[in-house]
Amino acid sequence: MADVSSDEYVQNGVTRRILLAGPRSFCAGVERAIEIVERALESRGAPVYVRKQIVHNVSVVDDLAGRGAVFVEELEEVPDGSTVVFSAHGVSPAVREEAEERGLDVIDGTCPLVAKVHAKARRYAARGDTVVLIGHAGHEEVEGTLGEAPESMVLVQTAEEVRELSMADPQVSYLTQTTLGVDETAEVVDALRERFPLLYEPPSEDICYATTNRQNALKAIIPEADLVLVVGSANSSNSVRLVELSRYAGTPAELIDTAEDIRPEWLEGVRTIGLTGGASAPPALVEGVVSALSAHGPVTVEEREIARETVYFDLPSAVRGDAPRPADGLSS
Ligand code: 0O3
Ligand code: SF4
Repeated sequence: MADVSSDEYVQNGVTRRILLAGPRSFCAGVERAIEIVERALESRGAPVYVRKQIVHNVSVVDDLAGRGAVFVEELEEVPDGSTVVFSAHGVSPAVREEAEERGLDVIDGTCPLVAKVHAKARRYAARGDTVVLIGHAGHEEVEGTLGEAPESMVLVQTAEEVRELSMADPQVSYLTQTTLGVDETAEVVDALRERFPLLYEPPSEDICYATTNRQNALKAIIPEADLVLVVGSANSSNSVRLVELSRYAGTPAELIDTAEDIRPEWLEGVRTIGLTGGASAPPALVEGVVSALSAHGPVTVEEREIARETVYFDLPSAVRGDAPRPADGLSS
């Protein structure tokens, strides 16, 4: 953390309060994806190639790179005969086919909840729907999902874009990226309902439990916070949504990769700091922020837990080994 010795609270010995949002940090899909790379390194030995960042976090990627993972943008950078892990955000069928044609040893790190959205995209497109995907252009998850049925899918990012849709197809369904802002997505869905009165509504939400919980947990502490710090990387959609949520509610918020990024001027006049971490942010980095703040003046730390997460995703058989594990699939 940068020098905060000029901070008035530090000088006057005023106790600051850190309010920890719970749940925060790693979700089940991220833990699974990281463990897949770790186990692949153990069982296959380095190098293990990973297509794209396994999750959108600089520290996670640097740590795995230091242990022999080689992160590449595209499969053409993966040598023949190598092991390649697909990131948690998923891949399009075209990428899967390319890997199969090349005979690469593929281990799929796609979060099962992202895979579920892919399955819905295939199902809806196969029955003849025009499938509207709500998501961010260029995001890897969106690229992968759109790749399931490119002829039948259309991407929208805002309610405005929904109103501009020109198709007259009465058979329209929608899907979403898993890491969107819950409230802003509801507005886009409302616009879709208005534009397409016969809109098919999926039976369950695509914004996942972890995204929803982290947003709700932050909402619970925002009213008491003078500043919100979100641990996460700049390309992490779900982490950026947490910053936006706080700013939208009127509380200043900053995205930080580590405690080193905290600027002393942010803390001026700040008595209560709300602290959380995106789904790809290691819990240790959040603890590092607490330690850094504690090292520069008296603090109290309170946790507000709005939900307890017990979701666990089994590992793919390629890296499962013989150790006894919970039953396949989702358990909670
Ligand atoms: O999708 P997002 O940019 O938020 O991805 P992160 O930061 O890696 O977090 C994990 C979420 C994910 C793998 C897709 O749902
Ligand atoms: Fe899976 Fe949700 Fe985590 Fe994404 S944020 S990896 S969908 S559990």
